[in-house]
Amino acid sequence: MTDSKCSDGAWGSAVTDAELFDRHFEELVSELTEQDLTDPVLADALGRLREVLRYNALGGKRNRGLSVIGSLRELVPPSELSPDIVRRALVVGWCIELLQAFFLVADDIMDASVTRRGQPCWYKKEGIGLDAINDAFLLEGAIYRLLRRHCRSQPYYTNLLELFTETSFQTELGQALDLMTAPPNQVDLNRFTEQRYKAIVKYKTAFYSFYLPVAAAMYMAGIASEVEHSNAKSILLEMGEFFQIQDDYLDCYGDPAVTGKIGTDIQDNKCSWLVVTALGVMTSSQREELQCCYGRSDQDSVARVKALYNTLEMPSRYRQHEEESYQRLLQLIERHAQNLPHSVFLNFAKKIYKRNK
Ligand code: GPP
Ligand code: MG
Ligand code: MG
Ligand code: MG
Repeated sequence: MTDSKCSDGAWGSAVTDAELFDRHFEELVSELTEQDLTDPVLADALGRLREVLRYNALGGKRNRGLSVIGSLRELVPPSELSPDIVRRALVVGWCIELLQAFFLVADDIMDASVTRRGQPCWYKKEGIGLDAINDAFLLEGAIYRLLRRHCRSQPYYTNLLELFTETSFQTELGQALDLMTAPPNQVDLNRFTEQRYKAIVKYKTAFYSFYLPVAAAMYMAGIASEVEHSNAKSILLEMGEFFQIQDDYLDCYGDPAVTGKIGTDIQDNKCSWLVVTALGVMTSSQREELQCCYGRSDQDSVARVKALYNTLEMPSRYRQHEEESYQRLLQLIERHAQNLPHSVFLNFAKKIYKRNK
């Protein structure tokens, strides 16, 4: 069941879910911009939406979007997966990619980022600027148009809607914590506690990146029980925490040619895993040095923070954390997966551990 080759193409060759997923995108763009609202006075706005969708929803790893159909295949026997059900799982997967695009367009403005997925951040493009805020709202709005068009008559529709709105709110609260803990030009290292870190990443990343896709597949498979969802959540939130730790690590140590983005966490005074972990092992004179150079945008200050991270051997501490986290996750899966196939979680884990982008 883990084989992602799944249906026969026109010439009898197997088509992967990733191919099906990618092929479906233009169909959704055309639905949203040509078939949904047809008032001719909206033509320019719908043209803008088309451009926003193509620029911001494509070019990512699409792990979140693909895991809806991936998880559904683990939860439902192949004989029960009709083409209609598969199509709806692809649409819901794209809705998660649109939610991600909505967050990223807005996050890049808030974080003053420069590149995303190997191209300029949308708000950085000539002539876009803060109009990107409205484009982010358009991306969010598109989610609910698609869910309505494709899932309105399904028994899980209300659960799915509540899942998307609840998850969005959780992410926005997480983003609020992230921003409040990183006020520009006010470096206070005492703010960067492990407890605050865990709260930020659980809310800003783990719910939408890990629980949302699997929970959506569970609802689509008719699994709505509180207990099953809470078991899945325990595992997926742990994975999400580790995923954001990787993101923080790659912000400093990743290769922008691979990650597609240039790190800004040091300049932005962020409560990153690197700064929280480094604070736990540094001397008081190193702490003074950090106080002088963290949260500043000049090259020299950034280089001093990175030098301090290297002195404290952050790459090897990270690798150790990665190993421990993976082992803990396997235990959690044993303990909490109960009625759910372990492959739902293991497939996800395989995609994220040891990643470099
Ligand atoms: C990742 O933080 C979290 C998000 C992208 C959620 C944003 C939420 C909003 C409500 C806008 P990050 O800033 O570390 O991500 P990246 O490194 O990709 O910029
Ligand atoms: Mg960011
Ligand atoms: Mg951010
Ligand atoms: Mg980041």
